[in-house]
Amino acid sequence: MNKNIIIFGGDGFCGWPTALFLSKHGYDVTIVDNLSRRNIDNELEAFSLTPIQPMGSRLKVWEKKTGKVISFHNFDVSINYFRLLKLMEEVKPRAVVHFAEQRAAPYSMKTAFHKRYTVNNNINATHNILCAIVESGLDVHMVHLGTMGVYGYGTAGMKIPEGYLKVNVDVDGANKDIEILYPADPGSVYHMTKTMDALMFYYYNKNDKLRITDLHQGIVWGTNTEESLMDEKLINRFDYDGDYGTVLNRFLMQAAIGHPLTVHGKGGQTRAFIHIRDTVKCIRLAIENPPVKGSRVKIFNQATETHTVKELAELVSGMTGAKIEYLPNPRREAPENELRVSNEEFLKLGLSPIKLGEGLMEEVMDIAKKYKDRCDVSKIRCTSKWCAQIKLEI
Ligand code: NAD
Ligand code: USQ
Repeated sequence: MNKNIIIFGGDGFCGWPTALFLSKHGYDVTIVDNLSRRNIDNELEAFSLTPIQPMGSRLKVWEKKTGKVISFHNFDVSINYFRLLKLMEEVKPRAVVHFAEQRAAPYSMKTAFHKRYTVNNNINATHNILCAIVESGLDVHMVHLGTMGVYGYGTAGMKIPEGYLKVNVDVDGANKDIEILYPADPGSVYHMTKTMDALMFYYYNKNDKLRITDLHQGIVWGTNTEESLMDEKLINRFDYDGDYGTVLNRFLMQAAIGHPLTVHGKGGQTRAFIHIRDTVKCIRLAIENPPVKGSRVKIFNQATETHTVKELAELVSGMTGAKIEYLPNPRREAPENELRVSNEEFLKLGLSPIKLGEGLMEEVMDIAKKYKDRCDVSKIRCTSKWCAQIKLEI
């Protein structure tokens, strides 16, 4: 069985632990990353709370600990098409996992530069990978990290289905049942690129019969996995700043360093969540359960529970005594929403979800306490606004 996997974006928060997990489980992993995320750290002057090591040191330590070799190629997937094609032809992967996109909604809304960068980077990266699979003539399964945010977090009351919606339409007076892609409703330029990715998958699957799995992932929390805990030099990144930090990790980190919890608006926004240790398991399950040739794009909701922002703030405050601060919302988003998500597909494949309150919230706070001297408190508040009219001053 071909065990070769290319991980695009394998230096990032989800990509690095996935590379280690797949390597540990017998896959031959090749990472492609242009280190753009590390350059954005330099641009924002906000660095991972955890001391992530350069790629060369990470890989040496992994080899020393496990005897397993992960290879690394530093290039831009959105630009270097021929390098990408050549690598695809050399590695002949069974699957590629595509994480290589600009993933922060606030960063994508900062300025016209950031909007354009996010669109150019994300759309071209995805399209180049699709083109390279077609041009190589290989039967490569593409696993892509999409987002729950493609759906806009609301429904007519039912659970958000896994990609497709059954609708009943009137055809010349007669009722007909059809299935369509669940309607897209992005809430940021970043989320918009993910809805555009989904259309590209639809097209390349229809036209070129590519085998594609799109994983609509919720907000990932946690930081380390069993593998990244094997040595401090394997540590995963931890984003806490106003652009890249995501809500639950931010609240846990804020509580750990004695900063008030930064709730946007009244905190009525409901979102879906998944722990990083479940992320890596889901990706392995997706690789090992590919769509059959000729079938439509497989779409999974990769999320294990839903919570409102206020619920999370109250939970963390209840555990730690942290003060909650209700701030003007920098985003244009519904002040409250109901969100129910179907995640039957991963449960059927055997995922046993990690839930909040299984000791892992304390683990995140312990990490935050350990590295709190690396935190620049001035970077905590989110200052990227969705439009000029929004006023952030209280
Ligand atoms: P990240 O920014 O930490 O990692 C992305 C990696 O891709 C970085 O190492 C970056 O350098 C690399 N990259 C970006 N553009 C590239 C390009 N053009 N060529 C080569 N490398 C490139 O992000 P993450 O949190 O690991 O997210 C990974 C994927 O998962 C993203 O597509 C994101 O949309 C999706 N996702 C993340 C979350 C989350 O909470 N972190 C939730 C849902 C979905
Ligand atoms: N929020 C706060 N306070 C904070 C930070 C965020 O109230 O300090 C609120 C936001 O206003 C928003 C919610 O929490 O309502 C979620 O924000 P987030 O930054 O945690 O997550 P989001 O911007 O949605 O993006 C993250 C990842 C992205 C992924 C997405 C999955 O950065 O890559 O696609 O989660 S989902 O939310 O399901 O679309």
